[in-house]
Amino acid sequence: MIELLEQVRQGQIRAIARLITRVENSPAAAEQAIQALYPHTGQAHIVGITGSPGAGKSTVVNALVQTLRQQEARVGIIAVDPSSPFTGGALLGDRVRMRDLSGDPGVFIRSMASRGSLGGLARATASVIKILDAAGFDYVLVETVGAGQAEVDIANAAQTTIVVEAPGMGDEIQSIKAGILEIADVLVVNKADRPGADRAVRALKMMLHLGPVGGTRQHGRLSSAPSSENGNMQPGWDIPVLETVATEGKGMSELAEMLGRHMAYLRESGEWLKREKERSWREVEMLLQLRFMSQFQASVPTETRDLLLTAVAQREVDPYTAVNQLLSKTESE
Ligand SMILES: Nc1nc2c(ncn2[C@@H]2O[C@H](COP(=O)(O)OP(=O)(O)OP(=O)(O)O)[C@@H](O)[C@H]2O)c(=O)[nH]1
Ligand SMILES: [Mg+2]
Repeated sequence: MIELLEQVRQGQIRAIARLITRVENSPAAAEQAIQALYPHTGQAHIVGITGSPGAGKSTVVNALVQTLRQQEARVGIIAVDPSSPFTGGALLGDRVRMRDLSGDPGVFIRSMASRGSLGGLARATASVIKILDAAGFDYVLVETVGAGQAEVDIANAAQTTIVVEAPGMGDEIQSIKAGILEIADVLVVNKADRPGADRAVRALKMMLHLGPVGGTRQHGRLSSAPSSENGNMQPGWDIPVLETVATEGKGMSELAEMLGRHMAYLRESGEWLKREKERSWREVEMLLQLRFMSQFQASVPTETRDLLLTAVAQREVDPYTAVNQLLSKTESE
């Protein structure tokens, strides 16, 4: 393990892939790896890319990586439960210089399938982000389909969250419903070559202007972080709405520049530390829950649980009393 961790620190792609597999398969390996690597993290810019299915998230990531590579940045990519695979840049038109991402030593791509519990996926993703950070990648891009709490958890691991939308009837309204806008630092209307892009931009800008009153722009609202203060969590940052045509690489240098501006904003405003503290709390909370549940499951026999749940179902025991009984069993171990 120690040698493997050293190779990871040197940015060796094969070692990184091997460590990630070990960490995914074993919570104990994850603990050991993260304990060793954590002091070397905090250097990468963690960027979440989320949005409606099919909006072009993967294509945006592919195109953005090309731009970042031209700036000599090393980029790690994590695709959480992807329905459309990364193409290694093959989608890009001739206008952008072709570069095979998968053969580029400055790029690492990893897909994570959502198997097991949601908490398990969030934990695994958090670990992979740290491994790539410690391996010296300048950017770690995390693509998720913005649908459920797991995606929000994963997006919360990012310092900058890009929400990708595409023109189309009702998309904007839908994304509000899904709570996606609440986590956006940068909004992208992709497929700007399609009709209705301007309208989508206008609609999104209007929603942003409704602001905290309407319940949007509350970064971290879904979190249970101790410091949730007022609604507008980003004073001094106006969420930009950018238009892109990812298939042609259009708008990518603007998007890359916006990432830099957002990071500068986070650093100068003190928001960086604030978010890191919130993120740290969420992570510790998540680990506590996972640890507690596994200890609990290990110490209370399944039959005991079944008996008690039957009693609750039959109204012989109320749920509160059931919890008290279960806890007293755990403690008396
Ligand atoms: N016209 C047009 N099509 C695009 C653009 N960007 C992506 N597409 C197409 O949209 C489709 C979906 O793109 P993806 O990048 O797979 O979208 P996604 O959001 O990652 O999709 P999921 O991961 O399945 O949710 C593909 O056929 C892309 O070629 C664009 O800028 N213009
Ligand atoms: Mg995708």
